[in-house]
Amino acid sequence: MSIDFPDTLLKTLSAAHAVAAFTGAGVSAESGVPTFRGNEGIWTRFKPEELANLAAFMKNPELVWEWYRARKTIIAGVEPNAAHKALAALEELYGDVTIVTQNIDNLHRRAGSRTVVELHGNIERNYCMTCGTPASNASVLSADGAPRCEVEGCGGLVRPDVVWFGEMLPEDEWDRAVRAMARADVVLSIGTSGVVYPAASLPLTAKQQGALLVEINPEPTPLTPHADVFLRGPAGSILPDIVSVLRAHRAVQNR
Ligand code: BV8
Ligand code: ZN
Repeated sequence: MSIDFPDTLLKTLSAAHAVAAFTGAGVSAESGVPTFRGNEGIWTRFKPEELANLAAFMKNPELVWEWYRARKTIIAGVEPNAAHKALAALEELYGDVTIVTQNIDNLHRRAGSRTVVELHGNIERNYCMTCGTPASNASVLSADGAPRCEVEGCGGLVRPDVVWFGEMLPEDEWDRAVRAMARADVVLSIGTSGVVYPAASLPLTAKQQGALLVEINPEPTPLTPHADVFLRGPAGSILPDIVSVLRAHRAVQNR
């Protein structure tokens, strides 16, 4: 499917030096990872307040761990899709590409993206809440109930290394994201419903700092009215199209 891109998009992309992508669960949908708020979304069966927050975890670590073990298993069984790969391919076309993601599935890195900022952590990492020692995925997947720290004499509760509601985002990741957005000539907001803050404030801030704001989503979102370009459709088709048009454009320029 090749869509006709508005001239502003092509012109700005061809002249751009720095590109930033802001991604949400939708970029992994075509890999088979359920989104949060879609009709097959993981929140349909659970509510964020029930699971993805510290109080819920302390009240019922077994239930929360059941949910994360199920998600870890889904994620371990999927591959990066054409959208992740197209974003990784941008690095051959631009010297400054940053992927700022809300996702915890590690699929951007597995697709080959080298500069990935994980605002909400990474489901493949876990750590002890008492002594901070990392715990392997194998150990938490094989534990029944809530996994405990294996450090001699500790036995503290282990948690997934993700940011829960009510928790601060990792400072250094946040700073890297803010800097990438400030530098970007073009920001691609891809597959996010734009409802979770402070992450959701990033694309708009980038636009206010002069970036061209492009949204890629099959549905309009609260960000759509502010986007300079809204490419309506699945990221797995639109992003490879963008990359092939840019490659063709670059080939003509280099003749
Ligand atoms: C904090 C990790 C402060 C865990 C996640 C009231 C107003 C405003 C804010 C708040 C409020 N009450 C509370 C808050 C703050 C809260 C928040 O924003 N709540 C929202 C829900 C109202 N935020 C926080 O708590 C944050 N921390 O604010 O701390 C603070 C201050 C002082 C002191 C202490 C603390 C922390 C938020 C982080 C929560 N953790 N994830 C885990 O994953 O288990 S959030 C979770 O939602 C994921 O990270 C996910 O990425 C994120 C956002 O969802 P999306 O990625 O957008 O996914 P969604 O399903 O919603 O949408 C998918 C989209 O894809 C759709 O648009 C769909 O159309 C599209 N799509 C589908 N298929 C495709 C596609 N697009 C392209 N191609 C396709 N094929
Ligand atoms: Zn410990």
